[in-house]
Order: sequence, then C-alpha cells, then structure tokens
Amino acid sequence: MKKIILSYILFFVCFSVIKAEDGHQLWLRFDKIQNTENFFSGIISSNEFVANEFQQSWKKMSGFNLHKKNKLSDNVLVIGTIKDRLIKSLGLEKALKPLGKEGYLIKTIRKKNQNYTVVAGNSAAGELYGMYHLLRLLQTNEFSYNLNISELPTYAHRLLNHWDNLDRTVERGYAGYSIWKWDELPATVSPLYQEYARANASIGINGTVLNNVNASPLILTKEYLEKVRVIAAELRPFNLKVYLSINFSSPKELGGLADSDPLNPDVQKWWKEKAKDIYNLIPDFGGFLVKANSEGLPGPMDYGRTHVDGANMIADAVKPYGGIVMWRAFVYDPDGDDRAKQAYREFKPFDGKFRDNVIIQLKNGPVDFQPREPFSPLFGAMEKTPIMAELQITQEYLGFSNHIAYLAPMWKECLDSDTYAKGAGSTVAKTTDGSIFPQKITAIAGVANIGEDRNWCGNHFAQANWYAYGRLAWDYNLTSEEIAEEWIKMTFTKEENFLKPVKELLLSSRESVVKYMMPMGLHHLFAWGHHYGPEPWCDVPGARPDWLPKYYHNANEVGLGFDRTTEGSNAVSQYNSPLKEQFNDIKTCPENLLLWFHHVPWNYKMKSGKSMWDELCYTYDSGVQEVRKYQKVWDKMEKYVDKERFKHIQSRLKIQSKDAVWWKDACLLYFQQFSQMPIPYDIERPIWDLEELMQIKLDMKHHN
Ligand code: BDP
Repeated sequence: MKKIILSYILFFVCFSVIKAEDGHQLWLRFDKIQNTENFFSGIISSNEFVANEFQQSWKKMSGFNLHKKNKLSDNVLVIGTIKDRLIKSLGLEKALKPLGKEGYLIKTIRKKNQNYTVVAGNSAAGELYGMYHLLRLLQTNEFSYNLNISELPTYAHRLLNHWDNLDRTVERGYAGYSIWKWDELPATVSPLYQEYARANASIGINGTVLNNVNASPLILTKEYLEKVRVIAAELRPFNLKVYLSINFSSPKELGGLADSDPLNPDVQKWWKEKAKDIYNLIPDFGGFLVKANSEGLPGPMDYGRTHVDGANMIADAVKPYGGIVMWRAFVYDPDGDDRAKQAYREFKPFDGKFRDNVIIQLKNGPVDFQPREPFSPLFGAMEKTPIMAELQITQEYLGFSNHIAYLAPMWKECLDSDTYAKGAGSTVAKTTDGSIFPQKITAIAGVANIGEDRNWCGNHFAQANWYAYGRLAWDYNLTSEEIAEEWIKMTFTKEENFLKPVKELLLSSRESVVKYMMPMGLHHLFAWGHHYGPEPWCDVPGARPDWLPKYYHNANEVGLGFDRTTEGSNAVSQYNSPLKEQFNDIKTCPENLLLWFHHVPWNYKMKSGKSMWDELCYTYDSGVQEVRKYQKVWDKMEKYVDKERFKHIQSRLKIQSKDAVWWKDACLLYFQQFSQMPIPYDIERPIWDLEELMQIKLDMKHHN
C-alpha cells in the first residue's frame, strides 16, 4: 500500500515538473530564481497598477509577495514618478528631466548604509516600462545593488500593425484566427486582450492598429467602434493606444455620400464628424493608418487628387484631438518600368506638403518584404516630411510560421544602412528618429505575427520576432545578439549549454533562409497565389507583369538579375552618392545585392573566384546544409527543454529542411536551363526533377 501511495506521489511530483508547456506565457514565464528573500525587503509605490503587476511576477519568481511599506528602509523597492515626494527627496529630478514621458531610471541609491532600488519615471508610463525592465533584470540574472540605468525610447510611436480582418481571418497570418473576437464584443471581453497588452508593454510597444490595411469600411460603423472602445479600455492601463486602418471610400460606402473626393466639403465634414464620434468614445485614440491607391484600394487619385490632398483631409479631422495619420507609401502601378522606383517617384515631390500630424509609413525595402532587399531610397529623401519604417514581423516571405528565421538582423540591416542623406552616418534609423531632420512625430511599425494559437505566433521561435521588434523599436542600438540572449533566457533557460548554441542558431537563421530561397539579391521568386514556395517559372496569362517572378529574375542565356543600373531601370539614381555609384558598378556592388541591381552573366567572376553560376549553386546548397545543422543542434537540446516545445521546434525544422531542398532544387534546376552549366559536383544532388516541382500546387487558400 505504502508503495502505491509513494508512486502516486512521485507521479504527481514528476507530472508537475514536466508539465506541458504550450508557450502561451511568451517571455513572461517568471521561472523561479534563487535567493530572492535577500533581494527586496518590501515595496513602496503610489501606483497600484504597476505595483500589482510587479507583485504578480515577483510572486512567481520568489514564491511570496513583497510587503507594502511607506517608509524607506534597507533594500526596499521604490516605484514612483517625479510627482511623488519620495522620488523628489531622493534627488532624482534632474536625472529624470531629459527622459520624457516614457523614459525611466532604475537606480540603486545608497544612503545611511542602506540600499534602495528605485524605479522612477516622469509619468505612469515611465514607471510601467521601468518596472518591466526591472523584471527583465531579475529574469536574466542581471539584478544587483549596483544599478544605474537610464532609458528613453528612440521612437515616440512604437506600433504593431495587425492585418486582421473583421471576419477574424488574418492576412498573411500564420498563427490562427485573429485575437480580436469581434463577434462576441463588446459584451464579452477575452482575457487575451490584457495578456496581449502586458506582453507589448513589457517590451515597450505603445500602440496597435487593430485591423488590416486592406480595411473594411465597416470598422467605422457605430457597432464596431463600440467594440473598439472596449478593446481600448482593456489596453489602456498598459499604455497601449488603439489606432485603426481606414478605407478611403468610407464616406461613400458608409456615409452614403456621392463620392469620397477629399476636396468635397461634404466628405471633409464626414471625416470630421467621424473623428469626433471616435474621440467621444475613445479620448486617447491614436489615429488612422491609410493604404490608399495601392493594390486596387480606393484613394484620392480616384478623383484626380493627390496623396497630399487625401492625407491632409484626414489629418485635419483628427488634429483637434491630437491624432496622427500614418499614410502608407506602399504604392506601385502595373505600367511603371520598375516597381522598386515607385514609392520614391510618387512621394518625393510632395516633401513638405503634408500637415504636421501626417507621417509617411514606408516598408524597409523598395519592393516588398523580401528576405533581403536594399533599404528603400525614400528613407532620407524627405527632409520636411517625417517617415516611419514599416517592418514585417509575420513571415509572409520567410517560410510562414514553419521556418525559423530570427529577424532582428534583417531589421538592423535596414535601420543601420547609411542613406548618406546628410553625409556619412545618416542611417535609416537616424533619418526616422528626428536626429537628422527635425520631426514632430517619430514612429515605427511592425506587421504583427500574432494570432489565436496558444503560442501566439504559430512557432515558439517566432515569438522572438515579436520580442525583438519591440526591443528595437525602443532602442535600435541594441544588438541582435543582446536581444536574442534576453529572449532565450526568459523564454527557455539560462543554461549556458542551451543558450550558446540556440543563440547562434537564431542569429544565423535569417541568412540561411536568404541562402536557400533568394541569395545574392534575387527576389520575388514566389509561387502564384501564395508566398511560401518557389515558382521562378510562374507564368499566368494576362497577369500583371510585376506580379510574376520573371519580371524580377530576368533569367536568360546571358545571365540573371534585374538591371537597375544607369543602363537599365536606373533605380540606382534614387540613392545618394556614394551609394548610387557603388550599386551601379558591378565590381563595387555588394555581392549580397548583386542580382538586385545587375543582370549578371552566368560566368561572371565573383570575389571568391567562382563563376556567378557556381556561387549561386554553392550558396543555395549552404542554405540547405545550415538548416541540417540546426536540426543537429536542436536535437542535442532535448534535455534542456520541455517535451512539448522541443517536439514542436523539432518538427518545424524537419519541414524547413525539406523546404530548403525544395527551394534549392527548384531554383537551380530552373535557372540551369538558361545557364546550361553543371551543378558543381561536390554539392548535394537534386532530389527532384524540375517537371515534378512544377506540378506542386499548394492549397494555400487560407494562407496566401
Ligand atoms: C504585400 C502583401 C499583401 C499586403 C500588402 C500591403 O502580400 O497581403 O496587403 O503587402 O502591405 O506584401 O499592403
């Protein structure tokens, strides 16, 4: 009998230790940490909400709550704002001044042989972000009695963009249905909203656009605005503002007006009234995101007007309430000679003509969110109009939630690119954060990878991209490595034998995707109808040429690539010197962008001494080999990870390995028809025939 009871107890003990890990807690797991009893003797805070947030997480890490105190004592934790007498009495006023509304200090103050840990901001938002930073220090073993941290965000508006439709499908979403449960709102409020808000606040994200840029006019109906009001109320305590994408035709579609012409006074009035209604419901509403005259959506040009007319009309409507308009520059029409030139061509002439509450939202690259693009030349080209970068967190073009691709290196590549707008050092980051051009508004946006899946992102490792986006939006000077390290420690373990190899895997993962999908500047080789697999041969009669891979790769007997030099589309001329000369010359063009800017002969000699064709083959193959290596690395990690997450990543890597081979074989076998050169004999042989690959048609109805 004794034996049976014992084995029961053992069973339950073991069960609780290896309990299933669904990843829902993200990086906010707050695993137990050692010696916590010595960390803080109690807590002083006038902000109930922030103190409670801290206590909840602290309890998970330590097993107990901190006593509330009202007087300083040794090792006490103080969280407050400059309005608190205590914070003033500690002499922090001067240090807090330059930190703005959202910045904070975390300091160990030593007085009369006592240590106080102080988290202080100028506002509740500062306190909140400082508190989460302190939690991060605790989670990553970085807490000490020697803290002297002072932070403020680089961008004022740090937004997520949800491409979520009102029917709860998510455009380019790979993590299930939308977290916004429109059908049950406003009556039922999902606990997901606050969990989502907490996760965002913990990494400094302070705004969210709830609905798809391909916006339904319905979002502006009374019925939906009431639902939006409820979501806004859930997010507000976490300093997360709500914004909406709008359909430019709303006055006509919804208001029954004859048109939506921005110069029509009735249309202007309609927007003003709509803004008033919204702000009545949601006084801290952030503003509008607009995709207009892009991919068939309505816009001011339908009425012979301009982006300026459209944006300014909407800006005037939200101006009295402090709202902003993010007007997207993702525009391209089928008649242009080079899609990569359009945003610059269309927007540059309007520099200085927008209202001061308009900001232009620009994708990192000039075409779309390809695995590698040069930065868009419009960055740094508008001196009197603020521009914000739009990054894509969801992996539309990087293997959906199947492939592991840690994207911080890709975003940093863009943000750190020198535009030479005002001489050397004018990085994309600096042309958008107000340090080079005076900007009233600074902002950054990331297209979310979030859905209803228990693990939020469809892949445990894709959570790292949500995390990294937030951290970079707060401080783009952080390195990809620092961010990966924080994330791994909080999400998995601090164990060095796990941390090191997994960090290396993450750091190289995006480059591996580039290698097996589209190396050396290749782009848009995707299949028709979805952006997952390869179809460089794709030809759809009557389709827009710029929607077909051939438009981009131009493979022929001579060579491969898009000639954007002065001899070709001359897209190089949109870049400042010395970049335009550097890109224009095949010898100085960076080799990882060679086929973006040049049509290169198959036997062109690369820096390695290999022919372009051989280099292409070896690069594809190294992409495949790297994923194989990731499998080996991951299998060794089994003992450090719970079963559920281990298996999940293991199975994703299998898919990624197969897909990498699919990509390599499809592209090499197809291009070989033009190069007529052998695939170097020392690399892995194709396992497919081109004809077989050309038959593959994925059913991507829900994913394209
Ligand atoms: C493309 C996506 C499409 C988006 C569009 C956009 O394929 O779903 O609507 O970008 O950003 O990359 O507007």
